[in-house]
Amino acid sequence: MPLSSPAEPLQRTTVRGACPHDCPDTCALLTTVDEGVATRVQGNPAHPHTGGVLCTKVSRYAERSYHPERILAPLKRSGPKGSGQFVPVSWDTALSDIAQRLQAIAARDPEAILPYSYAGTMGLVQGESMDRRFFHRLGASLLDRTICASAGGEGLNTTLGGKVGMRVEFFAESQLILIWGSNSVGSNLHFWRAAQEAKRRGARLVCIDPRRSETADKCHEHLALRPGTDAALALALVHELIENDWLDHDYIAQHTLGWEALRARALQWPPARAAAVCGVPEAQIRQLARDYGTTRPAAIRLNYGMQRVRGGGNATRAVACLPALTGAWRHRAGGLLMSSSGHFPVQRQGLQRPDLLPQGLPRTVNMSTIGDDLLRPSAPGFGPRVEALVVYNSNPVAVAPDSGKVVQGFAREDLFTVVLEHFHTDTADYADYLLPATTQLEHWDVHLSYGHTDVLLNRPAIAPLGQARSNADIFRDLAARMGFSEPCFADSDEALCRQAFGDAVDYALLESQGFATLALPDAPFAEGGFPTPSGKCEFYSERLAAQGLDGLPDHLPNHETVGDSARYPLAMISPPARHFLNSTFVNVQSLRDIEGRPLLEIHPEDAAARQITDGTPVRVFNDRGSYACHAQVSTRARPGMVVGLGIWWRKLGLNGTNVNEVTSQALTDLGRAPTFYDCLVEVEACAHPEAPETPHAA
Ligand SMILES: Nc1nc2c(c(=O)[nH]1)N[C@H]1C(S)=C(S)[C@@H](COP(=O)(O)OP(=O)(O)OC[C@H]3O[C@@H](n4cnc5c(=O)[nH]c(N)nc54)[C@H](O)[C@@H]3O)O[C@H]1N2
Ligand SMILES: Nc1nc2c(c(=O)[nH]1)N[C@H]1C(S)=C(S)[C@@H](COP(=O)(O)OP(=O)(O)OC[C@H]3O[C@@H](n4cnc5c(=O)[nH]c(N)nc54)[C@H](O)[C@@H]3O)O[C@H]1N2
Ligand code: SF4
Ligand SMILES: [Mo]
Repeated sequence: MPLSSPAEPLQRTTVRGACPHDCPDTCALLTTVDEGVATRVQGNPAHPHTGGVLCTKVSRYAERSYHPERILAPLKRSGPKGSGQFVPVSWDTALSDIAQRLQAIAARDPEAILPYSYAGTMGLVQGESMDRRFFHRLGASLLDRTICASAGGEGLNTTLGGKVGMRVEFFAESQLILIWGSNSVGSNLHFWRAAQEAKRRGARLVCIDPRRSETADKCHEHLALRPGTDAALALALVHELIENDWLDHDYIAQHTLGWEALRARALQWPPARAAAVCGVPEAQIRQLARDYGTTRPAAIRLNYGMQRVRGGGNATRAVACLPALTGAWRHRAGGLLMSSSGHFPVQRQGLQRPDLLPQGLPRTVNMSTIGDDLLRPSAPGFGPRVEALVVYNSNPVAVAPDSGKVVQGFAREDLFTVVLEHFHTDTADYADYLLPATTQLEHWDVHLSYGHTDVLLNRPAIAPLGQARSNADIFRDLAARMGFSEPCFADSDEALCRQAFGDAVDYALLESQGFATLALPDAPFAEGGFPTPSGKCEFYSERLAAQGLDGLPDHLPNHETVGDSARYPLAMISPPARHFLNSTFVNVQSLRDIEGRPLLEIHPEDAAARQITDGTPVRVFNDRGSYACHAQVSTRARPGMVVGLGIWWRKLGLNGTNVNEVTSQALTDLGRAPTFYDCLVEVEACAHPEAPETPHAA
């Protein structure tokens, strides 16, 4: 039935955009807008990587944007800290009060102000432009954005020279794909399509993951190693490549550095040794080495799931050595991809204006230790106590490790907290001011990708809902109220889109088709040319050695290792649930219905030993805290390992806790990143899941 009579034609438009989420796929969106209302969000079929297909989550983007619980007016706290009680105020009241409070603190010490943001939107404009200019000019503390990828990022920087690698489309032509530390079916859907294409063409797929993930189910083989043992496996593979001479001697001689040293290191890792460390059969390691050493072209899809442990940086380095040893890089369907973001010519100086920083850089605070850092008093070596926190594009109360501490920090009565959000998240509940932010349907942005090599432009499809304003707009207004008069504080969101890549990307093409592909060779390192200091793949790193670190990659055991001295017997990992994106979408009913309730996967043997049956409410605990959820007795978990699927909103969980109640603030070997999957726990059936949580260790 037509929705309108011919006399009043329906005002229907289709607007090109980009998925803003922290996902390697960065899909191109087409939003259908009827009479100013977004009625449908689809994948753009003209964008090859998207191929017209979105994941289930973002197909529901309209449901998320028009969610009845969207924050649509500025709110001021009216109840006790953390109560989530607010009253609406005008933008003018909110922003002038915030400007005044920040100015008063800055007059004493601007470093007492801390921005806290991550990749709630990956957009360069709403994520790292006007906000950065504002905090730089203010002289606020800098934030070390480590929560996701910096261990692996440092590993790649060390060995390959940057976040660079294979072009994802060519995985479709590979004959062997190692899917390493990635549940691609859930978290990298469009890569998975390429892998399936390869499978149809006869490729063998191997999944390397402690959990029998949805991806492992669909691969030819699953190597279920213990969490945090990937470097041992990689070194044993190198051992076998050497022993069987499955090496490309010419590639090694021309395009690598430190071969003799790596050779000596790897010879200490016969498969039997690695098998004992990894908890897998020796024969499986030998067979994997044979497959990798003798199949051309062979590709590795490495993902961040394997670097959230103490040795995550070294493990990434070890794996990143493999394709240079076999010369896999020579072929466009060979090599490795962890992140492609380093290929993009982002004009960060212009966008973020670090030149506005005061003389003598402000101190840097690590976002991964926000729990401890909010509780720290002023101290030499740390600097001033954090007095004000401005949170946007992130939900730290739910996603940061050791959340008992994080909650304590956010609950500080003397902390002035501003949160820019779409929803009343766990973090928003602790705000003094809660400001309504626009969603991707309502603002401009421009995007790179960490899984492919196209730039995407996002045009607003609809007007901002209620009084929502874009992040950039909020910081622009705050800058004006604080008297920042540099011309860069007047740039519009659209102007920022143009500045993000300057002349390095064809903006007219972005405007006309919504995306532009970077001009890159098909096989970026076929002739070497790595962006390292030496131009070679650096097995040995002079730079790390100069810092007193190991010049070669090695296996570093987890901080928390099961053994005689361990107080808790089960290794817990907490990878994402498929229908959530970190903690985003947990409040979208249709997606929450698919996930059901917070779950802990536990192997039948471990469950039986604890009188836990499928569906039993359980308490997962260690010295840091206690998390209540329901047991799912399943061989998806290895014996000795449990899987706490993430990341639920605390307030939507069983007793107001989530899995980060038990994770730790210990950091990785490289990159100062969190060690979410390096975590020992005990599990017990609990009759009263609603019982008050155990007190936290001080
Ligand atoms: N649906 C969905 N998609 C997402 C996300 C999401 O939350 N939901 N998150 C996004 C984000 S923020 C990121 S960073 C990316 C990448 O996100 P990743 O964190 O890489 O996510 P996964 O692909 O789930 O990969 C994690 C996999 O690593 C496994 N793993 C855990 N420990 C180890 C280990 O020690 N060694 C090995 N080999 N494997 C291990 C887990 O069992 C899991 O299957 O995905 C993005 N995509
Ligand atoms: N235990 C455990 N913890 C983990 C992980 C794990 O695997 N296990 N994964 C870690 C990883 S990989 C990551 S990346 C982090 C992710 O942690 P976060 O970066 O905090 O990601 P989200 O939980 O998705 O929260 C993003 C928030 O940004 C908001 N947002 C989105 N767009 C906008 C916008 O335009 N403006 C404003 N103002 N807000 C916006 C969303 O509403 C959402 O609440 O979590 C980490 N935490
Ligand atoms: S697959 Fe990733 S990029 Fe694509 S729509 Fe889903 S979350 Fe967005
Ligand atoms: Mo992430």
